[in-house]
Amino acid sequence: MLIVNLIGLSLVVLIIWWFWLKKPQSLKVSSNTVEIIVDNGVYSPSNIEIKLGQAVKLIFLRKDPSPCAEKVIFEKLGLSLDLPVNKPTEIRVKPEETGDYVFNCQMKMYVGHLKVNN
Ligand SMILES: [Cu+2]
Repeated sequence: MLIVNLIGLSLVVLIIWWFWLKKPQSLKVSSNTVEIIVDNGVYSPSNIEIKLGQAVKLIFLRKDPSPCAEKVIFEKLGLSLDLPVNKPTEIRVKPEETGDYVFNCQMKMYVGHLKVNN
C-alpha cells in the first residue's frame, strides 16, 4: 500500500514539474531573426513575442534526429516546414492579425507559440 502511494506521489510530483515548473523560455523579439533549437522535446525558445506588422525570420535548427521533430507546422498560417537534422532551415512569417500562433510537430509533442501583440 505504501509503495503504491509512493508511486502515486512521485507521479503527481512529476506532473507538477512538467506542467508548472518547467518554465517556457519566452523571448520578446525586436530583431527580425530568431534561431530556434529543436531538441529534447522542446523548441528553444518556445515562446516568441513579436509586434503586429513585424516580419520575422525563424531559423529552426533541428538537433533531435527522431522523426517526431522532422516537421514544424504553423496551422493558423497554413505553413509546414521540413527540418533536416543539423541544417538550419528558415521561414519568414508576418502574421496579419494579433493572437497566438501555435507551431508544433506532427504529433504535437513539440509545441511553440508565436505571440503577435499590438
Ligand atoms: Cu513530434
